[in-house]
Amino acid sequence: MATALRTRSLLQSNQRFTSLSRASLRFASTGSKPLTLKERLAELIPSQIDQVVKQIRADHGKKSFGPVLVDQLYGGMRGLPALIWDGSVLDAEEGIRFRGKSIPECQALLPKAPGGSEPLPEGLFWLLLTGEVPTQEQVRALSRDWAARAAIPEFVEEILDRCPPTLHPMSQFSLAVTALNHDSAFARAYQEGISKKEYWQPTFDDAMDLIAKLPNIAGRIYRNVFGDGKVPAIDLEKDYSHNLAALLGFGDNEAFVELLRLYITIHSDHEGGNVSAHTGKLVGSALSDPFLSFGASLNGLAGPLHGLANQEVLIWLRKMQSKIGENASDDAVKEYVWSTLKAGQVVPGYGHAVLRKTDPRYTAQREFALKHLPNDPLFKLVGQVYDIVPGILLEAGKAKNPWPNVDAHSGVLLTHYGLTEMQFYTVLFGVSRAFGVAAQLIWDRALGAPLERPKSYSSDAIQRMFKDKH
Ligand code: FAM
Repeated sequence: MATALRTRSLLQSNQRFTSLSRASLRFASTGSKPLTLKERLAELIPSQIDQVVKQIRADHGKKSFGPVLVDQLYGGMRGLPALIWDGSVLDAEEGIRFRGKSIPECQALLPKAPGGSEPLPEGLFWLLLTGEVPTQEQVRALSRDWAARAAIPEFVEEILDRCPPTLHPMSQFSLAVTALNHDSAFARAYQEGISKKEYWQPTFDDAMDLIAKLPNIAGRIYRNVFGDGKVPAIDLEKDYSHNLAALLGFGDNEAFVELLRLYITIHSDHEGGNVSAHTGKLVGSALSDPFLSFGASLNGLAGPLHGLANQEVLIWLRKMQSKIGENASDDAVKEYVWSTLKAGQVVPGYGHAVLRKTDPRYTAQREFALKHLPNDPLFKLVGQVYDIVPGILLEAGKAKNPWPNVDAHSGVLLTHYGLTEMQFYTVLFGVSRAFGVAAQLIWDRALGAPLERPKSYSSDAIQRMFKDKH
């Protein structure tokens, strides 16, 4: 308890420092021409280093942040305080907040497309990086910038075109992203002897290129594996989600475009400790460029306990339907859920390493479905499963969190609009997760985050350490 209180007060003082330094800097940006994202960051970085990071380390650097339990060494480091990331924080009860803003607040505050009601992911990226809500004009500039950077090198197109369609889309995605390192501004600048103080600048350029090029990569994978291999051109006047939808063949469907805007926003970041975010940070700490770092993130996201769960949910629901039929009774659904558990498998889309309530990302998607597809039969099954699974997981008594996570809902929305190829779903999660990983990499290089190197112990050392101590 004392540790939790100490942690909370430290976090609050951190927030105070952060907002103070922001307030003092806002004056610098009141010129007539709105600042670009890079210009605004250049303003924010020095005070974040001097007034926040250096200050916290000077004031509290030698204080304990809580005990480390032996269980945590063996238990996947659950709850171990070990990382700093200001972009988003996950509360077990309340869910994710991006720079202090909940999902409904982001939906209300972030700029929308003309005629749209979902937040533009461009705005979310700005928020993640600066802690500020951008103007419509700044978001438009970001859409244009990304569209202008969207082309991928011909050799990356060839890599994708030569992949067998049987190679999982996530493996293709990771290959293509890793290959983008060929043109990394950071890798080049490092070879040319760039000063540490300047690391963030080419990292920013790479991060922008990375995000910008993902629609072309995702679109090419989708068209190669599931279509005729022909990828349309990016529209320089459209927003990011519209272009992604168009490259997948859904650009004319405004509801699908809106779904993608919401989807990318809510999947972008989930604090620093999840597998994809932490992998990106870890690999980046070796000064691997953003393409290499995010390629590694994607390989983690491709695991069934992480991002691949969105594919697994749809496969599981479809199998259930084929076994017990559509419009099945609650009893039949219950029996199917129990058969999954008895076979020693997890119920995909349920449970979470941190959350202890229904994931607000699930709720946001459910609200979208209630608005746009209330009578979809698969949505009804998802709702029926929501009524049944938590009770069963509680009764089974193992899962610490019986509630649904983000992946329990995303597939049904994509399927509704005709994107039925579930092996592709995690690629869309990956496109979204780039926003959070990229933002984190920029700040890590700006703050001079060091090489990550935690200590591992042998079981023998643990036994010796506690011998005769009970
Ligand atoms: N179905 C069946 N068993 C489950 C379960 C589920 N949905 N969730 C947890 N458990 C089991 C878990 O396998 C473990 O069993 P063992 O003791 O035999 O190893 C036990 O309950 C305790 O696990 P926990 O402490 O509650 O969860 P963890 O923190 O270890 O793991 C998850 C968290 C997400 C990996 C786990 O809940 C799970 O496997 N869920 C299904 C897969 C899934 O939906 N993953 C996506 C998570 C999502 F948010 C994301 O990252 N995209």
